[in-house]
Amino acid sequence: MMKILHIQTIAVLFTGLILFSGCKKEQTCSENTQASYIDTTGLVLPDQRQVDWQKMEFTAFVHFNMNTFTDVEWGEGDADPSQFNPTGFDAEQWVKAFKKAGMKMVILTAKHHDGFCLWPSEYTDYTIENSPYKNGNGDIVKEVSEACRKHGLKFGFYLSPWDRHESSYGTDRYNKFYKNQLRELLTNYGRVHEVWFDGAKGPNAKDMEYDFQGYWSMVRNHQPQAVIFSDKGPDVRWIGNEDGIAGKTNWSLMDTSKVDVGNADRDYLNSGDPNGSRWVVGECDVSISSDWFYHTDSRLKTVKELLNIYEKSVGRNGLLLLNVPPDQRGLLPEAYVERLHAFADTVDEIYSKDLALDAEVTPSGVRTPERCFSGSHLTDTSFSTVWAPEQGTVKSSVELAFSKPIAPKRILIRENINYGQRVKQFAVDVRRNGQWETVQNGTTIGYKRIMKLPGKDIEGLRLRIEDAKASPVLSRIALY
Ligand code: IPT
Repeated sequence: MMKILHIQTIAVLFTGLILFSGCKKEQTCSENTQASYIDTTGLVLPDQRQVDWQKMEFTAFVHFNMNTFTDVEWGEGDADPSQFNPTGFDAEQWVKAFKKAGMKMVILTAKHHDGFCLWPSEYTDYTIENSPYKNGNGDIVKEVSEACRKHGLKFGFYLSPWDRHESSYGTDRYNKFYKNQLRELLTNYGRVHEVWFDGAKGPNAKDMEYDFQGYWSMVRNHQPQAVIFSDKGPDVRWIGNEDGIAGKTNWSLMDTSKVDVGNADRDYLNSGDPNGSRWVVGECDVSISSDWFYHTDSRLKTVKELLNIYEKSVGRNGLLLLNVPPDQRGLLPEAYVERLHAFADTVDEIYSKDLALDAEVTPSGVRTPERCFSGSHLTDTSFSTVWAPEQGTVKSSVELAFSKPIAPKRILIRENINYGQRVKQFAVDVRRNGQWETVQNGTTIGYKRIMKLPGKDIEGLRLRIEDAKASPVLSRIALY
């Protein structure tokens, strides 16, 4: 009797399981199926390496080199190597502090404009090999890249094209010299995830025609997953200022033929180009202090200033590259680390509790099949699931209703950029005491857009897409 009951129970459970998983299947939509219903004709799409890169959001820049010891921002290339002597250098102290702040990569100034190399390059004597650091046996590029690997951060390097020490600078021989150095860095230090080609050059610098095409193809050959930064990409572009602030309008598109590295139209870089023919994401570089290198009299930015930068870089479809410079010991100063962590904690605190998760989501329309494009995907926290209105529809809206009033101070909106950047104009309305009121208007969204809200009790919120390059494909609406 007992046995029969058991068998029956098992049978019932089993049938239930099959029905349940069958039901589950109905609800899900594979990325391939999703993609088959989304038309990307005529749109520029990102490479996977660019999407992966942008998802890091927050990365560390480290300006540490001869200038740290000579107390200048731009060295002239004549400082004696004996001056480079960090007595307490510890790459792990840097990397652990960055990791704790949620930063995903470290970019090190392997060589700045003065030409001094933090690794023992075979092609010049102006290196760490002739410094007192570890009696000339040190290699800071190696130590930093290894610390990154050990703690799970990505590694990238900055190799200044402008070199005020190297005598071949200004002749074509310099291109060969530069490529030799580049090859050393690309082949001796494991995986590299970003290479930074700074366009900076002093007004009295010698004329020099850099072979950027040659440099970039060398990066592609040796480190195909690495993104390449310069004023015009090819993968990521300068945002046009060193304040870490992207344009209110920020397209990840540009026409690279309009940009001359080092002499770019900064407004163009700041906002990108809706008609650009290439996908080149904006990178927002800024220092935690008033300078790139450490100086005792630098001013440290406040948490409020840093939060503002975060919301205008990551929150405007950019990536934040925040510089935190080590001091003459070769350590990140304690006060800098404290400030960095206070800032990171503030961001975590604000953005950890999404008030929209339980909202009832009602879109103006939903593309078929609904399981792939339901409005509820906007609040499921996944990057890949999307809401899209009916095929071909641009003007559309989504309404969120809350079971009890909430008072959000910020809205976060996201497009699924795998399908390109589409939205050109949108508005945010809130409902208070039954009345709708527009509280924000915007142009671009992209990977992530953050905007301020009044922070007063509301019963509902509506996002209206007013114009787009193609029918919108959104992945998230969050409220904080
Ligand atoms: C500026 C360069 O001109 C630009 O090409 C880019 O590399 C940028 O730096 C990175 O921050 S120079 C700076 C003194 C504005």
